[in-house]
Amino acid sequence: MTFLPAAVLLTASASGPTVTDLRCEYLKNPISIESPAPRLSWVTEYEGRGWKQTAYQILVASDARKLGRSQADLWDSGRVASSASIQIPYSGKALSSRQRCFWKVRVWDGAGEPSAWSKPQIWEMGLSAESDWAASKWIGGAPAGKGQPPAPFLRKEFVAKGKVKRATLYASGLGYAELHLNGKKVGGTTERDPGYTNFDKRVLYVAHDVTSAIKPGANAVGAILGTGWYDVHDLATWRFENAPWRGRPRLRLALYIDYADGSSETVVSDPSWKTSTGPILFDGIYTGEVYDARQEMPDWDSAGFSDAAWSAAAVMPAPKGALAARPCPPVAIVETIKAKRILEPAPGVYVVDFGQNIAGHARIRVKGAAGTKITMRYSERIKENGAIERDQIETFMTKATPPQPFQTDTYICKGEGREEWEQRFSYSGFRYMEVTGFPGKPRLDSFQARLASTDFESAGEFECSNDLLNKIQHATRYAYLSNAQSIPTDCPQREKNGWTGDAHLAAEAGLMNFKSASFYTKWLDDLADDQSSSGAQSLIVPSGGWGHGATHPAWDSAYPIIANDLYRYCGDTRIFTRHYEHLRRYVDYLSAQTQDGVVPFDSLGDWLPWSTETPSQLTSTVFLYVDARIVADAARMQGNDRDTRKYADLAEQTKRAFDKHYLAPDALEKSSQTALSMAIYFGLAEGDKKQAAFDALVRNVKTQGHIDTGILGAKYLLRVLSEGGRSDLAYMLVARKEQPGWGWWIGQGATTLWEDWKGESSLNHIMFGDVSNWFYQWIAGIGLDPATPAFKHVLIRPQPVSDLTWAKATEHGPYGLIRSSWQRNGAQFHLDIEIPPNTSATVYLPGSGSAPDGAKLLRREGNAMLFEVGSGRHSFQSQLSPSR
Ligand code: RAM
Repeated sequence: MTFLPAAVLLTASASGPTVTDLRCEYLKNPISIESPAPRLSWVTEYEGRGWKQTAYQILVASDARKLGRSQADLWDSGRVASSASIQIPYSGKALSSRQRCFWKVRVWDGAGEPSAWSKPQIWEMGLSAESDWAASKWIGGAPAGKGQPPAPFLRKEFVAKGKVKRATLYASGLGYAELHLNGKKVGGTTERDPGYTNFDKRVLYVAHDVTSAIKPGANAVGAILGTGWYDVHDLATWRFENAPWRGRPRLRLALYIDYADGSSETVVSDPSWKTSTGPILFDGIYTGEVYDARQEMPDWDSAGFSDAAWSAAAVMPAPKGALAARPCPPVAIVETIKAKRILEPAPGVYVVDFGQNIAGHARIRVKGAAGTKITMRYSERIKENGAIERDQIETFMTKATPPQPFQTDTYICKGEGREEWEQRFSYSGFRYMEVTGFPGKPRLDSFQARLASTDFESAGEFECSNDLLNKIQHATRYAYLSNAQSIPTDCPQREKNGWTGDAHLAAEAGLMNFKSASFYTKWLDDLADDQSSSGAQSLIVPSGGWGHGATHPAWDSAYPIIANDLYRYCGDTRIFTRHYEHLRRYVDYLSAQTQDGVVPFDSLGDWLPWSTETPSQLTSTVFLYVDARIVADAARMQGNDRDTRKYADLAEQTKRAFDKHYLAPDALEKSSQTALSMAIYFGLAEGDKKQAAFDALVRNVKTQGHIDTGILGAKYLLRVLSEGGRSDLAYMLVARKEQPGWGWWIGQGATTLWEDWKGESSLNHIMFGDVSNWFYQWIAGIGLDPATPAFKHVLIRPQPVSDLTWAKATEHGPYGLIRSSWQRNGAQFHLDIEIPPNTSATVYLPGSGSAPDGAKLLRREGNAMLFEVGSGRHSFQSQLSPSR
């Protein structure tokens, strides 16, 4: 910071700054990048205070040795005078398919001193042209008769003629492909690859570096195919069985092998592959899996296996969608949970309690005679007698004719001693599992729960002195993970669908807790794929056709809102370039349906409220305003003046119409918590009206003494109260143990967030999850500055309210680690913070205190003193005034 005295800068530790955490398109060393100009980022680590980057240099070379000698044959950015360290587009030589790029970065500080070079990292381009798939064909199992045939296994042997320098396996499988190479599954604990999209528009492929798995001589490559969302045949919800893309599973694969002698070859999926069915008799995304271990084919994925009895693979038509590299982490087993207790509600009926609600499946260990059939039915609840209870979540399955099994795995023993099994192609939402047919008495270690989720890196942690809040935080993280299944879903059991409203309400909590930017980047492509040419969107994305019928602005706005969240939290402006036409088209489509400036029709709104309903016309009109504002901003960022004006005007008109219809002085008092919070949060109520709305909100909250919103209000109410200086009231709403509220859920034993305040439906929904974001941004006080995306400037606003005595949070933001930790002892308040190099913060210190070294007092605002600090660690002390 320019105001910092030189002495402060000299407190720097002896070692200089290090450039770390190099990422390409949000990922570390990715190997299937599609963008011709991938965006690069890094983090500078430095203990001293007030460090600022004044310049950077990026070198990109085509091989490691060249990069070692700093011979940047692909790109030398030169010394660029800039403080930017995120979202920097590669702008060197054009890159070809499969090109591996080696890169490193150095930075210059305020005194013009360069850092050392970062450690070299890589990124690799994916297969950019259809021709890169060489002669590969889509192949599948042998044509089947009636009914749902077992899962096809596919295999091919090949000879590697020498030492392998580099080998990459590219593959796409619909619905899912589990890849195998030389006796092993490829990809560790990943599952349900490559991921879910609108298969008529886009089909993902995965890339694996398999260099070390291929040996000179005979090798075998193979795949097992699952049905997933491509071939939904279980008569479940939303009529996916009629999805336009529906077809039998198929695989496309190209294995590129580069030899040490400079030659290369490609092994591809084609009719020379062999196929057979095996132990997976049935798999369905809602139904579960049936596995007969007696039909296993040991070593089917190794060279030398006799596949004489297998048939030739069938060549299948290509799906309509174009192949695209998966831009985000896979779904994988991210945690294994031990069984906590086993109940026996009826003789031979065991109910295993894993103590944690999750999405995933169980792993079973058993010794049984060949043919012993063990059935596992997953559930979120149990009855008083310990029997599982699924009425709340299996509705769609039981309504089907004939009724369908629902989240049920069946294992048939092969009878060869201890057997261990887990399913591959389905998943369930559960805490409990009913087991029938188990030979003998199961032990706790007979079962483990496997949490399957998009494999995010954690981005943040929050903890405080009130354990109830910690449990809500825990429940939010598990609900978020449970609902990150290649797409953001509503719940992992009943529907498993990409309900758009749920997704945008949880996106900020998701971005604070996990490195989820690439996951949302992928899902925004799904939103683009599902949009009609009219601009209309579907309620669930991807959609097999259902949910396109009507306009629901509070759900559809997921598109502009999440795009904007990627801008606000990650500084992503390209997301607007990529999606601008779609966003604009949606806003045009919606605004054409207004009357007198407001959205006149009924639509989904403040879903599942406690007692007070908010008119959907009101909430929809708020979203029209929000969307118009986002599109105006996106237009401005692209220098499109005409559209900037057009959408800014639309936003202004909407604001005036909203004022006329909903903000009359006598209306405010009768308004719901949701209506008031949304009007304030989005700036529709301004000046005196804002104050009047806030006062009405405070009166409402005090009189009722509890939250009285559905999912929309639950996101905006807490922040609006905190923003207005009433974190004490927001805290009261969150920390109360009575119904309605998050605390009541926890008291009822919740380990994930629930669908509704009454606890009558799913126990694993994420749509009330923004409370976790409020923990970070307000209680611990790591706040996003709306004026400065990506935490380039942080607002540290700790809230020592009520009985809280300490809180702490960390956030691995785009520029590095942000930390805020505070304690209170009586009126003594102590705050420790850490601000990443190249960023700064405004600290809102509650009470009265003086500026420590390295901080500059700005002014007093309400109950807090404001200080400006540069990067590094800072400690503050203050004397709190008597609390409310
Ligand atoms: C429910 C879903 C979802 C919600 C919609 C409106 O069935 O579970 O959470 O967005 O309805």
